[in-house]
Amino acid sequence: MLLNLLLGPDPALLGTDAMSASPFSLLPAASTNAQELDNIYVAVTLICALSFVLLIGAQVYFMVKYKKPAEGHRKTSPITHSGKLEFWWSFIPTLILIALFVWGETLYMKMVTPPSDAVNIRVTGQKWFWTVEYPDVPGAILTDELIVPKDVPVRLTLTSNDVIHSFYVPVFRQKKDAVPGRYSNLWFQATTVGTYPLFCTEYCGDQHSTMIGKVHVVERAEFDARLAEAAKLEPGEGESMADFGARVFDRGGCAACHSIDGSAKTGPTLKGKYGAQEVLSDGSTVTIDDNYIRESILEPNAKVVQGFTPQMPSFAGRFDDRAITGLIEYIKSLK
Ligand code: HEC
Ligand SMILES: [Cu+2]
Repeated sequence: MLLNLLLGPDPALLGTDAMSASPFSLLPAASTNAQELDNIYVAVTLICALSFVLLIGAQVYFMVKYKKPAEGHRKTSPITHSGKLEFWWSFIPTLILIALFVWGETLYMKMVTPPSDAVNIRVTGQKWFWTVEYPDVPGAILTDELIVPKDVPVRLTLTSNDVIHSFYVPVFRQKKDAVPGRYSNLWFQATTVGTYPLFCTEYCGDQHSTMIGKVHVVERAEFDARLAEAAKLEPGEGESMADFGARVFDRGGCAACHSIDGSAKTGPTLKGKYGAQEVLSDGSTVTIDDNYIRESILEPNAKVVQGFTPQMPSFAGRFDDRAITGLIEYIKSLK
């Protein structure tokens, strides 16, 4: 039980590889900088451990050696201080601290200076999901999924649509705030193929803890293939419109706010909605038909459902007519 707590969230819940095999080992390091950062961390820990043993060891040794005798008392030593000793016990730690500073500062500068040939990716935080866009591949937009190539530097530009979120990938040892109205940068070069958790680490509302995504580190060729696949949002050969719509639903991150099982999340459930009557915030009612769904997707705030706040982002420009038709067919199929 305690062990599980130390190991962090159950990877089965995150849908990723286990973060660590043992509570006593560091998390896997999957980027070049992560490995270097761990080296500093281990070095500082060892220096602290050594200093602790030397200091406390000497203290205990002298406590026992010069224990006050049961009877009578010893004379205090006439020695006042040793300039030589004091110099060295100040000078050596100073050198160690300067060395640690230079080591840390060098790595820090490296970590905040993206190489000019890095792949650009835009990441936007929003209650309560991450939107990932690849500006070099038009149309490639993902939700809660960051696909990055292995052994290639990647530069993220982070921002937020609402409140402050914080982008955190433990295996890259990288954390950066996503602030509304501002851009912040972060870069890394992944070294190990795998699927890793991505967290929001800034409390951003009551469903903050569900703001979990995945980072897929893949080979360069697979990276290109998956982005090309993400960019073309078209019905496949022999795929029904409803199945295509289910894929669009997944890609658009609709599930972050809409359940298909009848339970309300940030938005109303979409189960059994098609053809039903909806009560709007102004008390009027509307029938949920193709036009209403289309409007809900392109202009979500035109009609707001009673009991909900207008938090849905517009998908105008992101989904073409075919994708919207797919969504309508999919919602129609949710009986
Ligand atoms: C950030 C959360 C969020 C996301 C993401 C989101 N929605 Fe919504 N959606 C809402 C909220 C909140 C409402 C209710 C308020 C309103 O009508 O604007 C809503 C309303 C709707 C409605 C009207 C439902 C009804 O019962 O009348 C439809 C249809 C809809 N969304 C479809 C979608 C689709 C399709 C997607 C993905 C492409 C999506 N939404 C993504 C939050 C979201
Ligand atoms: Cu958040």
